[in-house]
Amino acid sequence: MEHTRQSILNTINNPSDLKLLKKTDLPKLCFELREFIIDMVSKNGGHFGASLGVVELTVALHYVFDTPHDLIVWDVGHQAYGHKILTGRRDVFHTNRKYKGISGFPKISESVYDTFGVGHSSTSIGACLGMSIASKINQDTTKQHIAVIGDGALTGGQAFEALNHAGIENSNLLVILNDNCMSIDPNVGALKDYLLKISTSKTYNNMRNEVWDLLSSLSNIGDSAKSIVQKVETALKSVLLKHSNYFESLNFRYFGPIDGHNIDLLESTLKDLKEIPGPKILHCLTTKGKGYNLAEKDQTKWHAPGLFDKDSGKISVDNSKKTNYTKYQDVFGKTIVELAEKNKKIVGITPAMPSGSSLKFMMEKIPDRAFDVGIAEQHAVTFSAGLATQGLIPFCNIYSTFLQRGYDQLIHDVAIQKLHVIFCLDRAGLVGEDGATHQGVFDLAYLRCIPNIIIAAPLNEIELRNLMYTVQLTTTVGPFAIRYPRGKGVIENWQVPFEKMEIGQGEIMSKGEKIAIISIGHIGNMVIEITNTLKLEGIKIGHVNMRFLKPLDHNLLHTVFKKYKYIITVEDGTIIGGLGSAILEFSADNQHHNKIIRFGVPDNFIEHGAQNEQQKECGFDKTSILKKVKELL
Ligand SMILES: Cc1ncc(C[n+]2csc(CCOP(=O)(O)OP(=O)(O)O)c2C)c(N)n1
Repeated sequence: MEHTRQSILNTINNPSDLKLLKKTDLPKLCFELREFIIDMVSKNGGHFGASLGVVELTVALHYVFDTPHDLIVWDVGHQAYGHKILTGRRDVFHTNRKYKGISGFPKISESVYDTFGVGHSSTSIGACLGMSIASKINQDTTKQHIAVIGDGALTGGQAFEALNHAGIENSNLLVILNDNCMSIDPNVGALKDYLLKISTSKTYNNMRNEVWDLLSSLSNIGDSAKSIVQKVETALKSVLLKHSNYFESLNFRYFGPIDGHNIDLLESTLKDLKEIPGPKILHCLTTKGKGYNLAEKDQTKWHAPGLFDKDSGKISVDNSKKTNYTKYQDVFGKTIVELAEKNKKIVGITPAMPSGSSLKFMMEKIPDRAFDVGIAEQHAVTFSAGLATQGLIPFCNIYSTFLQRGYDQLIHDVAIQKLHVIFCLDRAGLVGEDGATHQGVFDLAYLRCIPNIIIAAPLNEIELRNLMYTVQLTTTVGPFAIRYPRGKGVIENWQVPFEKMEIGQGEIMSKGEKIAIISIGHIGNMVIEITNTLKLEGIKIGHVNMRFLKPLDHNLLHTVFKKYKYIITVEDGTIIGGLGSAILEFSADNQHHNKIIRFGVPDNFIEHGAQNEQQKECGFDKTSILKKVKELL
C-alpha cells in the first residue's frame, strides 16, 4: 500500500504528466514501470522480455519528445507495453491481448500515441520515413520522427530497403537501434557480427567518447549548435574513413553505441539528437528481459512465457490445455529430423523461428542442413527455391501469416518454375491472442489461385507426418504447402510407421443422409465431434475430410454431391477464396444443384482473444454448426 501511495507511475496518465517529473525521478519511474510490466504479464500473459529491455528507452523517449505531435514508430510492437502504459492505457492494461481488450501491439485505432499498426516486423523505418517526408511536404519543420527497431527486426529486407531510401531523402528521421543480440532466438547473420564488432571495438568506443564530449556541450551552446555539429561530423568522418561504418555509408549519421539502460545518458543524448537534422541512427545496447533475472538468463523462453509466478519464476501450466497430445510444431520438428536422418537431400529453413517452429530440433541434430535465415521470409522462399534447383528437398517452415511476406517469391521463384519446395505453414487458422496481424486465415485463399501448387491440410498428427513423408519421396512434385494450426493435435501415439498418401485424395469419415459436411484440416476433428454428437441422437450425416484443397478430389465430390442434398463446408480460413469457394466453383462447373452452406472466417479482420472466442465470433464453432445441421434436417 505504501508503495502504491508514493507511486510515480500512478500519476502518469499521459506523457505530459511525465514531462512534469524531475530528471532525478526518472530512475524510480523506470523501476515502477518495470515492476508493473512484470506483474501484469505474470498474471495476464503476453510478450515479456522485449518490453523489459526498453523500459529506460521508452521513458526517455516520452520524456524528451513531444508525443503525440512527435511520432514514435515501434517495430514489431511486442516491446511497446511500457509505451502503452505511459500513454493512457495503464488502467486497462490488464485487458492486454484479451477478447475486446487492448491489443498486444500498437494500433492506430487504439490511441493517438500509436502512430502505426504493427505485429509483423521490419516496417518501422519505412513507415517513419513516410511520415517524415509527409512532414516535409506539409512544411511542418517542428515534428520529430523516431523509429525504434530491434537488431532482429533489422535483419528483414524491408528495413534495409528503407535505410537505403532514407539515406537520400534528408528528412528528419531518427532510427533507434535497440540492440540486444536477440531475435526470439539468438539473432543471426553477418549484420549481427558487425553490430557486435562496432559495440566492442576500441576505435569506435574512443570515437564515441570524443563525439559525446562534443555533443554534451550542444545543449548549452544554443545558436552555435550548427558549428558544433560540423565539428562532430568531422571527428566522426576522420575515424569513419579509416573504419567505414555501414550506416554512415548509407548517409546516416551514426551515434553510439550507448548503454540503453542508462536513463540519464539516454535523456541527454536524445535531447541532443533532436537538434541534429537529417537521417541519423542511435545504437543502444540493451538486455532483453532486463530486471527479471530468469528472463535475462533464458531470453528465448521468456520472450512470451505465458502466465507465471513472479516471485518464484515458475511458469504455470494452463490446465485447460494440459493434455498428453503433442503440439503440431513438435510433430513437424521431430518428423523432419526422422526423415532428414535417412534422406540426405532434405534441408530445413526457418525465417527466425527455430523455437516457434521446432526446426531447432533439426538445427541441433543436423546443423549443416538446417538454416535460420533471420526475419527474412522473402529470402527464405527464394533461398529454398535455389536449393531445390540443385535437387535438394527444402522444407521451408513459415508461419502462415508470415508467408504473406514471401508471396511474389512463392509465385515467381517457386511456382512458375515448378520447383519442389515444401512449405510447412505453422499457425494456420485463428491464432488467438496475437490477433488480427497474425491470423493464419488467408493462406487457403492466397495459395489456391497459384498454378502448380499442391495445398494440403492434415486432420491430425499422423496425416502431417505422412504428408511430410510422401512429399520427400520425390523431387518433382513442385511446390507443396502443408498448413497446420497453432496448438496440439488429437492423437497420443502418433509416431507410427510412415504411410505414403495419395496426393489429391480425400477421405469419407462418416456416412449418413441428406447432409454432408466437408472439412479441411484439423478443424475436421470438431466435425467428428459433431457427427458423434448427432449419432448419439440417432442422426447420421456424412463427413468428408478433404485433406487437399488443390488438387480437389473431384471423384469423391461427385459421389458426395449425388448422395447428399445439403453440403456444408467448414474451414478455419477466409470464407472468400478457400474451401467453400472451391466447392461452390466445383458445383457450378459441374452443374450440381445442391444447396451449399459455408462456414469460415467472415470478411473481417478478427481481433485478439482466445481461439475459441474468435471461432465463435466467426460462427464456425460446434454449437453454431450443430444448430444449422438441425435446421436442415
Ligand atoms: C515478418 C515477421 N516475422 C517473424 C515475426 C516473429 N517475431 C516476433 S518478435 C521477433 C524477434 C524480434 O527481434 P528484435 O527486433 O530484435 O526485438 P527483441 O524481441 O529482441 O526486442 C520475431 C522473429 C514477426 N513478428 N514478423
